[in-house]
Amino acid sequence: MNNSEVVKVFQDIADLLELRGENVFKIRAYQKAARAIEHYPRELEAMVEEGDNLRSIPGVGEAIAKKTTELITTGKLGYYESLKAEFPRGITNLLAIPGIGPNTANKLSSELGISSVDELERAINEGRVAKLFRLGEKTADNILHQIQALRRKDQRIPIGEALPIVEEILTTLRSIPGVRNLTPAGSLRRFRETVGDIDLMGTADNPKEVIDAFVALPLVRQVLAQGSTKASVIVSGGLQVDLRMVEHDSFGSLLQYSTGNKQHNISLTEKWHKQGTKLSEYGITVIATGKLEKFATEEEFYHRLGLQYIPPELREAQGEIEKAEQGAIPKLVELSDMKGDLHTHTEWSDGHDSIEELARAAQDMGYQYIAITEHSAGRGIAHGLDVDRLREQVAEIRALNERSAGIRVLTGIEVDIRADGRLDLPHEILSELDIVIAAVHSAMSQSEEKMTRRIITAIENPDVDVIAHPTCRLIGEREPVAIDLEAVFQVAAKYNKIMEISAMPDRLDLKDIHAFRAREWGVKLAIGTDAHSIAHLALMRFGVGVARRAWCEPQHILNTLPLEELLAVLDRNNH
Ligand code: DGT
Ligand code: CA
Ligand code: CA
Repeated sequence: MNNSEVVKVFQDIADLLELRGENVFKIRAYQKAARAIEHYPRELEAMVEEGDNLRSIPGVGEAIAKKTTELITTGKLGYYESLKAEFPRGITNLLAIPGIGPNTANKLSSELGISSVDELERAINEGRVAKLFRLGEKTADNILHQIQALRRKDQRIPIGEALPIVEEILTTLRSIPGVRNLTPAGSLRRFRETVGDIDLMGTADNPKEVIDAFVALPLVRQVLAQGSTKASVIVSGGLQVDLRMVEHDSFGSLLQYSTGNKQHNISLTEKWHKQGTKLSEYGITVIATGKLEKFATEEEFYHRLGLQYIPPELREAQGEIEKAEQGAIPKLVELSDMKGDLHTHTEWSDGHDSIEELARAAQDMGYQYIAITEHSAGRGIAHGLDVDRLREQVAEIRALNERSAGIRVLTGIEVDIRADGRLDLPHEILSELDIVIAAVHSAMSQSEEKMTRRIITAIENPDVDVIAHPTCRLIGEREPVAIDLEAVFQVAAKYNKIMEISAMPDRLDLKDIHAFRAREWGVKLAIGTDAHSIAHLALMRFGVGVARRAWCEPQHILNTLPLEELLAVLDRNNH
């Protein structure tokens, strides 16, 4: 049973308890546990097998730990089964739609026999739902809108697609005179790998002007709602974008309220409620006096609560509030810490530009080094390099380094890991290179056991420095391979080998929670763009986003090292 199946059960339990009219704290405990598990970096099944205490997960208490263990070991939860039996079949599907509360759900279920979202949609279109309610058409229409919004949200958009669209919107709107703040909030600001919708927050001398310009943007396909301080639109590509404008002096409060994931916000609210304050999008209200304190910046907001500032990428309810209380928030790696790119392709294999063009572009970015890592020829990839061509390339790179200063071009390869874990190229040539990246590109349907063994064999190979995109996933296109990453990280830590975070937005592999675990194992990480052209070098920021979500500091990332120190690390690996 995987984590998302466990999450579903606890969400259902919370809904059913609500339906039963149970105590709100009891309901919240299940909601909180569901969200904590949703974002937890380890598979609970593995934790149970290894006898680890589930209570180490923030938000999971004694009772829920016990239920989780029952669920995972037996595949069933007695409590859940008996709770479900009290209610009509499929009622939790209806409760998942925003705006449908217990009464409505009961009515839809008992009077129309509806047990799924699809059935509900059909009933609305056939006019059966309108007849059921006093408000008729309007209620039915609202529900239909919520269903559509939910479906849109289910089709999450990769951050690599969303961010450029958002930046285009921001550039246009920021040029309006009187605009003082305009910032993305929500999952985009937290740098999640996919986003459900975009939340923009701003302040301006004349907010209405900004709203009007927003809904009139050329990429807007549909205006869902428009008022004087907020609007919602659908842009080309189907992405929903919400914009909200507030007064300058409460911008920090609003931005804070709209950034953290829901559980981060709820945890803060609950904690400070106990201390006699109420948190809202408008600021902090002292309950005893009713006085509202506003915050122009998020820093002031967190400091008022006695907390260190928490970077958006950490606001995922993974223990960041406790760390902020202790003043122990890490100083996360930043784009400006990156000293070079360790994974690139040129026209020598399937890339677009020449070595020198790529090197100059990297130098212009302020990098100290760039590694050229073409594909190997063995697996028949178009223009992969065999031993002879690789030797030829190494000679060219050495000549380039001799005649031009300013940036060091490192010789390298992205060598294919064959199905049995052996590499595509022999030791003689690999040992001559500055950096050897090994990666899987074929036979991806192997069993977990085989794939794990395959990657570990590559890690144990003394010629290998880095393992790239170990799960081979392509976001929205190809599922990750079956692999035991815990076992992989353990071996990588033992041999001081490096695991790559691919910055390519459709890969982001290692992903956030895996990079988080690798770091906890003490595995050093590298961020590589896998650039196939000069333009791709700029994708580094997506990899840095993943590293930040993994709580990485510069010291955890190999290519924050200056050239000499980097070479020392790579040398140690190779000899
Ligand atoms: P998404 O859009 O699914 O990728 O994820 P988010 O995190 O952007 O979520 P969204 O768009 O539903 O909400 C935007 C922000 O609003 C989110 O960062 C946190 C906040 N938020 C959402 N629901 C609640 C809530 O029930 N209570 C509180 N305090 N904040 C919430
Ligand atoms: Ca959002
Ligand atoms: Ca939203």
